[in-house]
Amino acid sequence: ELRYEPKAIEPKWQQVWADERTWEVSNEDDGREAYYVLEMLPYPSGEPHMGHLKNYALGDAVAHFNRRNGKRVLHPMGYDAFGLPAENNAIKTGVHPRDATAASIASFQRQFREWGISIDWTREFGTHEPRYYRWTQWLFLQLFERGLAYKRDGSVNWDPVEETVLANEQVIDGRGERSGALVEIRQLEQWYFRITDYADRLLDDLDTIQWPEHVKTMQRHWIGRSVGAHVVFHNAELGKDYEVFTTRPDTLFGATFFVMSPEHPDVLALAEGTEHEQAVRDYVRHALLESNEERGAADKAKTGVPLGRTVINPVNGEAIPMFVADYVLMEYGTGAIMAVPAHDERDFGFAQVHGLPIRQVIASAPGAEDELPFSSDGVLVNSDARFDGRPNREALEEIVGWLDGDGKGRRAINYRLRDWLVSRQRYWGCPIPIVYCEQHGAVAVPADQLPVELPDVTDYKPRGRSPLAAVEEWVATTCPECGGPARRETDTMDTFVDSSWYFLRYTDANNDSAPWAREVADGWMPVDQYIGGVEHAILHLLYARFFTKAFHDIGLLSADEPFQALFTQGMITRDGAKMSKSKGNVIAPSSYVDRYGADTARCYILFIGPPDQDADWSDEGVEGVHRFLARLWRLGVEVGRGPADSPAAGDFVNDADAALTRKAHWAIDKVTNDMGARFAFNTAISAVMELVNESYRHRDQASPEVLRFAAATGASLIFPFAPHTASEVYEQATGQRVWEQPWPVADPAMLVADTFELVAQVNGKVRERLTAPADASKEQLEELARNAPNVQAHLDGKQVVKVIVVPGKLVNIVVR
Ligand code: ANZ
Repeated sequence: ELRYEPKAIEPKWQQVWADERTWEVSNEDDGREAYYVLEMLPYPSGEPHMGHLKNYALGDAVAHFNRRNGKRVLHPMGYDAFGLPAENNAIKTGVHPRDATAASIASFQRQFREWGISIDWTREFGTHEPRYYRWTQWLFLQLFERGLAYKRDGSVNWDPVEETVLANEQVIDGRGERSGALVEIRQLEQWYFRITDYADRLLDDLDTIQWPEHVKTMQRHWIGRSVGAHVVFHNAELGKDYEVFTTRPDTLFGATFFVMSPEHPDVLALAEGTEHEQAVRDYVRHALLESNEERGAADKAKTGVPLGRTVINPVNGEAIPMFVADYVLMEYGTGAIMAVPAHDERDFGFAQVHGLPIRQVIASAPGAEDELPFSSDGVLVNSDARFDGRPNREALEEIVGWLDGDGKGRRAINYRLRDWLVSRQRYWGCPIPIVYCEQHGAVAVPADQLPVELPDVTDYKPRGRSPLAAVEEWVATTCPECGGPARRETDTMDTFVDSSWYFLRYTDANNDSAPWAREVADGWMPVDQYIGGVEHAILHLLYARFFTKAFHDIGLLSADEPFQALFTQGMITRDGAKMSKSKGNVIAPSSYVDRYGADTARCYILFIGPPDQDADWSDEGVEGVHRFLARLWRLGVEVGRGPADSPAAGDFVNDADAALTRKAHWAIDKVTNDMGARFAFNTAISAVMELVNESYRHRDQASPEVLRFAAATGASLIFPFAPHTASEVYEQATGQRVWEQPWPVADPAMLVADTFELVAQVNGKVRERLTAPADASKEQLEELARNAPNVQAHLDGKQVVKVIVVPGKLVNIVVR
């Protein structure tokens, strides 16, 4: 009895690919089109999980499909190896993060090989290796030289559990992304990258890349460009001008009060000496304890207190009262606003609570009674005579122009995006290559002294500063400028810096005189297809775009977008729930690979549903896919070796030959379309299943050549998903290597069906399904339907009032 034995088949082919270095690719142009497919690199902590299997099974299918379509494909792999999990583990267990990381990497390497992923291993690296982070440091210094990396004092997000600062992108709803701890605001001197210089390009160039719309939307929202104006309000007591940022200068005549953020540096000075001084002090102290999200929510009761002062509205000279209220944030705009309660929801709420005047200045039509707050466009009312009755968008432009002429305002664009804070007070990261000299300040470590290697430490625990600060013999150094005593920067870089350029390093991974040679990177970049989780929509995917643009400007690269197309995969769940250690529902790929083979696991994870959707893992489903592969394999063994060309229509000796040959061409066409234009891998796999089923159905009637063609075609089409089984079946049937064959092409003549399934209905109810000639006339179709026995039974004794014929589909006979 023949048995499908993945345990024997899979290592055999893996050995062939390793021995022959089948998936290595040269940087030399050989006339084939270059194609770069990349899956997000794994973070090596513990063992690979199902999300990894899905990610790399997806990328591998894309790689194989493109190779066999004649492209020169780059498909590399590496590890995002610095980071907190390994370091937190070190704090707990004392195991050096390098050792824990090495153990995890070894496990990933072994499993990638067991899964048969077609990787060019000559380009592999971990971002924690000095030969990699030497260039991370070098790139940091390129940015530093151009003012794109800089150090400044400012309020930063401090994670009290991880004991490090975090970038804005790593604070979710006021909490640290990893620790979940409420973030505190601290004043600290830190290193930043000037990503805000790129805000416009990061926004505009989203239109040039093929990314899922929801990812683009998230980036647009994060960058948050608002077009409006800065308008100046004067306060007499302090003799100071206060600017506000507003997107609605057309509503200026309706500004009836003025609000400052509790963090605004002038709040206490303004209230000083007024009857409100103590209330303002209390309010400010209390407000500083709340998170921005809590404060900004539109539905929140509008708390605040008067400052006892006024400012002058520049359009009408009116003195309007000042308040301090926590719905105004210090980090946005200027930290102060003009409040227009008739047209802004939050100002409206505040005015109601505090009994402030509400003056409508935009109406749907002159004299209309609109419900307030009214936020639509309309015409100006209750404004200056020269604006009343004018459409508000027109008036907006004029008001800004008028204020500009008087020095009271000007057009302004405001962004939500802030510069990227990259210092971390932690150990397991890339050292920042800067030394501090009393005379020369912050000085770059010269390129020939890179990398600044991460020293070993005995105590990993951060204490408000990096553990590196305790390594005195490492910290103490000399100034590259003057040779005098100097001290090293002891913070390390955010690990997102490492992953913001790894895709460039793959193109020229073994270059030891530069991070990459420009002409080499230009030969591959941008990545044609990037694949990964949607959780990276903002952080990694925004940072990588920024780096690519900066390197383009520095002249290191032609591309100015890193990832031309992006595919975001859905999660693998169990019983609808995300797999997590705390739920105890985690299943490891290895348990399925060991039992059923890698091909079954890979095929199943892509068969389970559209790959951009979440999908529920089912053990029965795995069994089904395993049986399909076993049937394909048996077919390959049984057909006997020989040529596997498509039979011509003239060679058909019976209906079985015709049906099976047509089915094979149908499958070629279907799989090619499903893979080429979109990621419909699930339907591609089920098309091959149909072909295998059809082969078994005709096994006894079809000619051996036709059966062999069907088996070889099935193997050829399933190769991107089940490469070992496909290689075995193809070799059994043809003696050839499937990956050396071009992707099959469907014969259009075989795709034209000469029959179709005719649905015969009586009064709209389906009574028969018939096989009808594709070229039958309407009359012939009606005839066929009328003669079908079960239709006749329902016509018996009735009067036909109408017959509807839809060629290619159905006949409906209406009776009474
Ligand atoms: C007057 C006005 C009238 C406004 C109106 C809106 C509607 P976006 O679109 O998000 O950029 N604002 C400005 N700075 C703020 C801060 N630091 N904290 C809280 N709110 C602030 O939002 C811009 C609008 O948000 C600005 O335009 C300002 O209110 C408010 F019918 O000015 B507006």
